[in-house]
Amino acid sequence: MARRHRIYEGKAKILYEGPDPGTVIQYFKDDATAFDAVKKATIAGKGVLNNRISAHLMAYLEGAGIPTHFLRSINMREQLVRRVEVVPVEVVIRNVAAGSLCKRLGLKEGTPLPRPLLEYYFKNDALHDPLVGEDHIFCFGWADQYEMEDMTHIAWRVNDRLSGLFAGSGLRLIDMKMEFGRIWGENGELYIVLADEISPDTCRIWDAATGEKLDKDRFRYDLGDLVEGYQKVAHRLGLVPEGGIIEGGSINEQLAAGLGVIEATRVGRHLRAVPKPPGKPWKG
Ligand code: AIR
Ligand code: ASP
Repeated sequence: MARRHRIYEGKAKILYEGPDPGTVIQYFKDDATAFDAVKKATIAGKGVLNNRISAHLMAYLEGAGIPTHFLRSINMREQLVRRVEVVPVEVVIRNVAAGSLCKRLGLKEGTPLPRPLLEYYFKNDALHDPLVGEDHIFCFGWADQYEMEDMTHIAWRVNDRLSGLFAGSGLRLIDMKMEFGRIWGENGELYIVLADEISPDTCRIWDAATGEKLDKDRFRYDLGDLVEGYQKVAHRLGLVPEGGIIEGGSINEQLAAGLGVIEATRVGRHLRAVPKPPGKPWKG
């Protein structure tokens, strides 16, 4: 393979320079981390499953007119995405109480929320991604009012769409984390797109009938084999055969390689420029 320039290595992914300007290759590693990488493991097949699931969900959202960074899958571990400047704000939407919300407010896990709840976190590992309010975001300039409007609007739509898609597949979307990126157009106009990944690493997903946890909480709290949960999600979404593509800790390469290429068909047609804020210097 030709030498590629590595742009960045994170906990679960590596980013390489893409074939065209403005593109990046996202490589999904088999590494799992939790609690800010205090807990770590390498789990065969996790990268393949997350690449597959995320490509499917991003393409699905694109199809619904929601702007994402996703362009197409390349192979079982890689996908081509647009190059973005990451907004250092994570948006979490919760439908059911779980995780840090239960800890913070003393709620019982599994309690349906009166309505979906949207939260912001400052994306900063050293600070353990603290919960912040909108005014922190404006005060410290992590994003402006127009960007936040776009991010929030997209986040609600994503939660709506994915809750529906999952419900139709016997799955329950408990909560999810979204990241966003900035893209500058030819005339210096700014677009906000959904970025990073959407997978059982970034969502809590329960079996709708049994309540079985099928997401990264399996790894965080030693609830069972992680890949087994991820395979169930992929199977329910119609992406892999019933038995999955990982057997006894190793990938069935032939099955995995045979999975079709996922492509975003509507990419680029529906980006919406964020208007230039009055009196603010424009970045182009
Ligand atoms: N999340 C937040 N930071 C990293 C991730 N993956 C996701 C979790 C969960 C949701 O955001 O996977 O789906 C809320 O997490 P928490 O820990 O705040 O309850
Ligand atoms: N992704 C974060 C970490 O690696 C937090 C988590 O998912 O628990 O620590």
